[in-house]
Amino acid sequence: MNCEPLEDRLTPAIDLSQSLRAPLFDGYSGAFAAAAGDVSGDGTADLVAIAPVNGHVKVLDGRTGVQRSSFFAYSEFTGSVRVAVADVNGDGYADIITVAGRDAHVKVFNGRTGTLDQSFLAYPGYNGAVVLDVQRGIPLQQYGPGGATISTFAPLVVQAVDNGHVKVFGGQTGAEAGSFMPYAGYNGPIQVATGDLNYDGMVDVVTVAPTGGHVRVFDGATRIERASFQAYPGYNGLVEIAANDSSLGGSSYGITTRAPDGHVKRFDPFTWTEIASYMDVNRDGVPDVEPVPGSGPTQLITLPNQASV
Ligand SMILES: [Ca+2]
Ligand SMILES: [Ca+2]
Ligand SMILES: [Ca+2]
Ligand SMILES: [Ca+2]
Repeated sequence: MNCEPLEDRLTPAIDLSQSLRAPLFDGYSGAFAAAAGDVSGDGTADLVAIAPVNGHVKVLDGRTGVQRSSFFAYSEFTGSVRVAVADVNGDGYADIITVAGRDAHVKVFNGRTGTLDQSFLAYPGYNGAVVLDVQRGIPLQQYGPGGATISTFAPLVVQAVDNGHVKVFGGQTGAEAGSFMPYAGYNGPIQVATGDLNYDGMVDVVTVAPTGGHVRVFDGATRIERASFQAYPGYNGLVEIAANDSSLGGSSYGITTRAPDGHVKRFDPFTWTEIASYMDVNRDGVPDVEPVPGSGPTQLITLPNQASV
């Protein structure tokens, strides 16, 4: 397992590379997963590292580099574990969310108290790889019995890699808030993204399958499909996807897809029309510039649809 990238939303105040230079975990010197979040509640992101072989979690204070806590998320477990950091109960302290790759066992550790707040199997009976994503900042609302509204602060989005089964759980309650099998009959990797696309305060779920870049959008409030379209008709290959909170606006508004050849497209989150299409082969977020014959080397031209590689 490679070291997962740190969240860019928050950055520890100090350079933790010295702390990480020595083996962080006794008897283990391989790559580990890490995520950043303000577990101590002092306004500075802290580092949460997890040894992928045994679920050993360590939290390093982002301000001092001192170890804040050390515990095993899954006792007597050896196998792949993923970690995410987000304040799922809204108390101002980032919480630690783990999922075991063997049995999709999700745990939520309270960042402030260290207690185990949630523990559940995302897919009872499933024994395959799992991907975990935690949506920060945007509350998930669901309507319980009698119309009561249940709010959680950071929905947990879990994906069973082997069959593309996506589930959404309330981070605060552990309650299942959504279950999707976006591509029935297809058993392979898909990409999942979340964001409040229609600006109603509820996280929506977006998936994309390799078959033509088949995008499906599920409304977070109703779980009803809002859209289904092919981003790259005729093309088959893994497509990356991002869904941005529409209230943020800007150049990343809506759904963004990227084919392996660098063909980026952006779709309006209300009409689903294509609002951008360009090549970004070097992945710098800037459309690539091609010289136009006879008109100088710097003029940006609209590149043709080059979804096929
Ligand atoms: Ca902190
Ligand atoms: Ca918290
Ligand atoms: Ca929404
Ligand atoms: Ca570029």
